[in-house]
Amino acid sequence: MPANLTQQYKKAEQRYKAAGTDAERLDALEEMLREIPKHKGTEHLQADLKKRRSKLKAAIEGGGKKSGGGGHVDVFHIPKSGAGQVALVGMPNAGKSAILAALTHAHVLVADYPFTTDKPAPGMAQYEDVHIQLVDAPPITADYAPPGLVNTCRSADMLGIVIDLAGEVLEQMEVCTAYLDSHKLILDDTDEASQRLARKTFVIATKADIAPAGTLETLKELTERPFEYIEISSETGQGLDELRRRIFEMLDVIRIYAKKPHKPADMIDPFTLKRGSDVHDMAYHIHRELADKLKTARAWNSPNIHDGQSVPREHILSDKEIIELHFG
Ligand SMILES: Nc1nc2c(ncn2[C@@H]2O[C@H](COP(=O)(O)OP(=O)(O)OP(=O)(O)O)[C@@H](O)[C@H]2O)c(=O)[nH]1
Ligand SMILES: [Mg+2]
Repeated sequence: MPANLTQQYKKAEQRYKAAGTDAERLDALEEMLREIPKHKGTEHLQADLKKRRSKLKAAIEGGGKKSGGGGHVDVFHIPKSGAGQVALVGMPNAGKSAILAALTHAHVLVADYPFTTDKPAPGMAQYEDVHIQLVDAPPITADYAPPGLVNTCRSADMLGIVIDLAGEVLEQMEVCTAYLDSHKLILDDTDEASQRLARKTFVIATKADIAPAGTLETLKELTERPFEYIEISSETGQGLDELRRRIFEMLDVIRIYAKKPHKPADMIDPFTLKRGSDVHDMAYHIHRELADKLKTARAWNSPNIHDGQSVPREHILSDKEIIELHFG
């Protein structure tokens, strides 16, 4: 039975996906539960939403408790949201929180003393119509890293090494790569059978506005790893558009706009799927049980295909395609 989800439900779901905090997520979930059509076809979805609601409630209540040993809530675990998650790694004062403040609406503290940030905090950055989650993190030094940080890094899709170009760049690079290597956190695409799990690591070279000329070139020359470097200033905004764009490209996801028969496509809130996904993966992403019932699909805005042509389940999707799913 089709779920027949309403526009209000979809709006709430959109809010849920774009949420940066558990409280926002819970609020959106409550609305989804209120708006979801109550019939047999949505029973599983309702149960799933309720399960997510109780988890979120537990996380929020647990997180609000004072003592550090507050039980089962791991503040270093940041639930994923949006098209991908990028965790920032760097030494004290490198400018990690300033990047969150410049690219997202997250309320993070930026200050000119070290160890300002004591636990990871997420925020949503936007590239065109795609939401990407950035995670601010406490700093690491040659002698110390918060034990939980390795979990934050391990679950992220990408890691951004933040280097303050106005500071000791080589020392920062050495400390960051030593930390990441010691926990086997640097992966390239060939490290794992599944590319979905491979984490790309790149460098965000920040404070370009006050960096001595030539610093980035020296850093590149003396660093053997083939990292990509993106030079920015959170202060002036230099390089921030490029940073957003490259993060989106490196995440290697595609956007798909879903369309219902005889209705215009939803061009506001695309699904994001790993590049290489096919129509069946899309159906699975929307709802696991729908995937088995998928019969055919039609595609628009596809390379080499007439608009509205029917495509098989195995049709490999490309960025910005519009897809109409037909279920049996
Ligand atoms: N001029 C300039 N200053 C910056 C830039 N980014 C950050 N800063 C300053 O650098 C200092 C540290 O910035 P934060 O973003 O708090 O650094 P952090 O890496 O989060 O520091 P910790 O939380 O201690 O790890 C602040 O005084 C910022 O205003 C930049 O692009 N240009
Ligand atoms: Mg900080």
